Amino acid sequence: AERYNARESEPRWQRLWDEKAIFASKNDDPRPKYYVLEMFPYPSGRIHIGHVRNYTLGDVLARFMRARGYNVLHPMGWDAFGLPAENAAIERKVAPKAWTYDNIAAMKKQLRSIGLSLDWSREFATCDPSYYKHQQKMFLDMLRAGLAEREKRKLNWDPVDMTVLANEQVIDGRGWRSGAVVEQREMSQWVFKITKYSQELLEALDGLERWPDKVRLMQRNWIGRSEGLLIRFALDAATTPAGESELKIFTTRPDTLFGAKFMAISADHPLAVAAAAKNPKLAEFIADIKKIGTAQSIIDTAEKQGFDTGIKAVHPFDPSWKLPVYVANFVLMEYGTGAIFGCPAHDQRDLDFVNKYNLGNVPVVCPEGQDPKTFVITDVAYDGDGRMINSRFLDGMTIEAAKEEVAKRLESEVRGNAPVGERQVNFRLRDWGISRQRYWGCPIPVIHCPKCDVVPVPDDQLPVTLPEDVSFDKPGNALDHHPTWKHVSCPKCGAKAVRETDTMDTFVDSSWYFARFTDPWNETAPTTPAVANRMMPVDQYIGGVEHAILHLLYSRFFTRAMKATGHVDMSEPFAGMFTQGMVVHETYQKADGSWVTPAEVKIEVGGNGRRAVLMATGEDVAIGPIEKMSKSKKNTVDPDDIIASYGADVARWFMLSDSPPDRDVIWSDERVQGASRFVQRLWRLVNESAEIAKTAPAARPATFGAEALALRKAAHGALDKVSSGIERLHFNVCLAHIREFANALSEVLAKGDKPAPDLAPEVSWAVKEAATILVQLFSPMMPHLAEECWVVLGQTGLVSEADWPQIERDLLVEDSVTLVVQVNGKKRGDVTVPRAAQNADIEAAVLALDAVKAALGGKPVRKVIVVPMRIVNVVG
Ligand code: ANZ
Ligand code: ZN
Repeated sequence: AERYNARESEPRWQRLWDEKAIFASKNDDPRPKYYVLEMFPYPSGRIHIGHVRNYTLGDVLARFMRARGYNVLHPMGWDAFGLPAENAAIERKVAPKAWTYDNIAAMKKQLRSIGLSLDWSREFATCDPSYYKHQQKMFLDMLRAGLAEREKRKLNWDPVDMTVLANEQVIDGRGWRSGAVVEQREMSQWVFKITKYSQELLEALDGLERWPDKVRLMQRNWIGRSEGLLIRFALDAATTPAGESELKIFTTRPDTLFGAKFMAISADHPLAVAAAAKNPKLAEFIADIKKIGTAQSIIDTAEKQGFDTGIKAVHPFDPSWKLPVYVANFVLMEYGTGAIFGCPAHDQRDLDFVNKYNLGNVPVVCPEGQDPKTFVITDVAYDGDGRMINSRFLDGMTIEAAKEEVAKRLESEVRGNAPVGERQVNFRLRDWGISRQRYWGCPIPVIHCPKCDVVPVPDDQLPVTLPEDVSFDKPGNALDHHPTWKHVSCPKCGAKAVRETDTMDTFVDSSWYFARFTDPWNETAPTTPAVANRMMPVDQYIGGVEHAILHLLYSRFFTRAMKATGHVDMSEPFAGMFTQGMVVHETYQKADGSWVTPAEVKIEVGGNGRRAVLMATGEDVAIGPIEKMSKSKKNTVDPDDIIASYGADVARWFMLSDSPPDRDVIWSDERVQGASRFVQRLWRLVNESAEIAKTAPAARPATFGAEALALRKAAHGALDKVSSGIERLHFNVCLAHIREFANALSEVLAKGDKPAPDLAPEVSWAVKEAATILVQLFSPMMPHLAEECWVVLGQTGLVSEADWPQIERDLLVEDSVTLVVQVNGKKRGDVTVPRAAQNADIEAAVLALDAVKAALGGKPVRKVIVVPMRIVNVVG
């Protein structure tokens, strides 16, 4: 046969699949459903190789489940709102909408060239008004259900870009883009009440058995449940500003109370504000530390700083024990009560702090096996287990017992009508702020009326669409600058009013798209509940680990909110979750430090290893470390180039073969060429098999000889292993089995005389069966090649529509067994015999073993005991 020509074949099959719409799933399909979803892409303009991997993984599963008789839902859409469209508008003067839809068109073409079994009939972009209309409706539903609220929050405000910045966008107190000093502004914004579900979102993680443990752990940590104690410390009146008399703190370590050395409060704490009013130095300090921003990462790494307010707090167990109250930069107002007591011996931050301000430390927990008298803490806090020391009535207790004792005592102690201590569960999770001062997002459908305050846009006036005649000449929110868009009359009283000009965080858009895919045609509601309830949850969701926290948590919350407002009736959107690894590549750097792309270099392999040469000039370039593909280091490969030179099947096969899907895969041209050679090999193998198949009897032979049986066993063995491997997404293992099986088939063919095969009829029949199974086995991975091979084998219809082959289980039974061989009860080796072997044959085989002869040392055999299928013991 001629060489397989992917360039000619692939588009042809893609067109045919399309014309026949074979991947469109129908909502009234009576078969069991299977919903495969890969995280939908942001339409940046081009797909990158990571997308190819992501979608190939999902595609293998989707094609496999389809062949297994499921009604597979495998849709695709576009996560289309977001800042890059506005940046393009500013930099290139193209409208965000045009930019976005152009990108979608380009990327869709690229996605098609990969040969994915997608149901394009369900495609939408989140920037389509027909999508965000329903999102606005759900916002209003959530508002009515108390799940959306307006809240005043301190936010990072960039005065040059005129926008709120996320904590991560504040670098050294300056805006990441503008470089302007960021201000803390109290602003009203919309929040989703995700914290109403903190406990539930945490507990339900236990039931998500088909999620990676690491993702569940990340979610647990993000939700951050901690059990602790609220303690009201009395303040020493003589040192305290008028109007203040106590300081409430939250601690998870009440057991360490006798190791307390200081109190610390947040710069935003009311007590700090009151103290600063009378102390200009303190006010200056507070202004200073606020500049570094409030991101956790900044706070964790910034040097601990404090300012002694002069205020003293009274220890709850000893009225004569006074603790200094500091304003400190590592205490956050948003967590607990914004105040702590510091126990330096057992908390690293506290220890760093006291070491800086010379406040000393007293250890109160002593590790098992340590002498309390000699146990001292200098630079490293001890946060492990142990027994209480230096702690009066707590001495000798375990940490747990001491926590309980402190809680009990303080709960029952009353000061001014309230208990001094109160047990509390705290969550790190905050409500989800969704307001963004951005044009290219889903408008928040409310109107601000001077008389009626916040008025929801009536349902029948949805969607609130984005105006298209916007200008980006001024910094800030183009919606806000638009001359007419925001000016409306109040739906309630008719007075002059203004629209909300904030748009929703784009994470909202991606928090329910999976539900919309179940019925994207519904014009009147976000979902058709009967359909959504049947098609959801997503059986297998696949995406990058970078979305393991926020996107998945928001989606889990939003699904609950949709349940509460009647749009679906399940709580968990994703029954199975898989996080794929990245595609990584070597980096190449010229002597002047500039990076060059892999396409520009040639790798030479010689005696001294690998060398990279810049093709244009012949100069040497340094081979750098293997890293995530990135534009800055130029170590990217373009999927278009790969598909143009090797075909999509090769790219798919390579992505699947080289490492387990959850690990990084190193892109390597050499290995891609290997995959390309394998494609040609399969093509030849199937063509040769087809020649033999022509001579095969039509009816299944009654008996098979050893050779045919061996081939049939290899075929059904591979079928079994690949089937269960795909179910578990162990694709690289599946590919290894396919290769092995292809080898077995080649060996049989090599025995026939070419060109006229002279194989026995039952062998020809087995070859035909084997080749058919082989093609089906690789069809989920290399669907184009498989379709072409299907034709060659004379099969009718498309392999993409064929049922998965039936496994003949009796061919899987091993026909030999391995028994342990003992001499006088001691293991000396093993022996493999036919499963049907008689005891006499087994005895003979065992006594012939060199190891047995040696162990007997010439002594006569007294008895041989055979434990069927397990052990043979020779007694000498
Ligand atoms: C005393 C103590 C002693 C603490 C000790 C820890 C170790 P998680 O587990 O994250 O809930 N803390 C409380 N509120 C804080 C705030 N607003 N900003 C910064 N830190 C705060 O952490 C709870 C612990 O973090 C609390 O327990 C408190 O310090 C600190 F050996 O209290 B601990
Ligand atoms: Zn009004």
